[in-house]
Amino acid sequence: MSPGIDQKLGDLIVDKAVSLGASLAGLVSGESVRNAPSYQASKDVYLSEDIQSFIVMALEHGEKDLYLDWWDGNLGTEGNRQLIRISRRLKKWLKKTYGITAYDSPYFIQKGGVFLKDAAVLAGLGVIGKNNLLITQQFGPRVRLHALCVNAIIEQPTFLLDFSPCVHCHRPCMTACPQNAFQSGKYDWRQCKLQLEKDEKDNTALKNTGTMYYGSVCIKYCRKCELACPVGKT
Ligand code: B12
Repeated sequence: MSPGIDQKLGDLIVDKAVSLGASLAGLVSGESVRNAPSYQASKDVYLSEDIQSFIVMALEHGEKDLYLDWWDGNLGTEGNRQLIRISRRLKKWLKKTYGITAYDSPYFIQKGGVFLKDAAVLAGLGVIGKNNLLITQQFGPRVRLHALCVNAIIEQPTFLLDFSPCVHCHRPCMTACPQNAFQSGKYDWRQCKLQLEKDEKDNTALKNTGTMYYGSVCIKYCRKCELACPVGKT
């Protein structure tokens, strides 16, 4: 039988993830995620019943560290590499200390990945904002997410944050979009994708040295709806 994760162990896992470099972390059961809006709305994607729980991690991608989100070819982004490194250490620690097996959830849904925003909301990391992104209290939407699948049942119930950041906001996220993706009042991913495709065409070679990958590609995908959000700005 799989081991269980009680509240105390859940808190220890969150603390460990943060000590390894995650900005925020939380846990959620596979069942809660399967019942969340994105799986309920998707006809052709399923989340394996074998996945009992997720550890969801967020890494701050603030305005001072824009390079974290620059796409440098097959090697992805520096922010994602940092999340993978944190995950690798957390997996080792879980196995060694508690005998719990964890593995990375793929990024793309079609490859078996989880809807990360749903998982993050249910893990208590934030709420879905009018810009269609996960909004955290600490960093606004300026985070990137990664999840570990865990073969252990979480005993603590799912909780949702009592946080409504968009209610009294004049919504600069909506006017910031260069493609008017919020014209109807709701996010239109087709319009958004037009901008991301434009960004791909405009990619510049990354000439920086130092901590970044010295590659031939550097795509700076649009983040205007995130960067315009006032939540979490000091
Ligand atoms: C496919 C994809 C895209 C597509 C399409 C997105 C879409 N909405 O359809 C494109 C390429 C256009 C895109 C654009 C962007 N993306 Co994108 N994308 C993804 C990916 C791979 C899957 C998302 C998906 O298919 N969602 C399904 C669609 C139908 O749902 P949705 O629009 O997200 O809306 C659902 C939720 O809002 C949810 N929901 C609503 N209310 C509630 C309430 C509760 C309680 C719950 C539980 C859920 C919930 O239900 C909705 C319907 O299913 C994820 C990574 C992942 N594995 O999750 C990243 C991801 C969502 N993207 C991300 C980002 C940052 C972006 C961009 C800013 C581009 C960029 N610079 O990276 C833009 C932002 C656009 C925007 N304002 O939403 C981040 C979001 C971080 C955050 N703070 O939320 C993610 C998580 C990747 C990451 N590295 O962390 N993306």
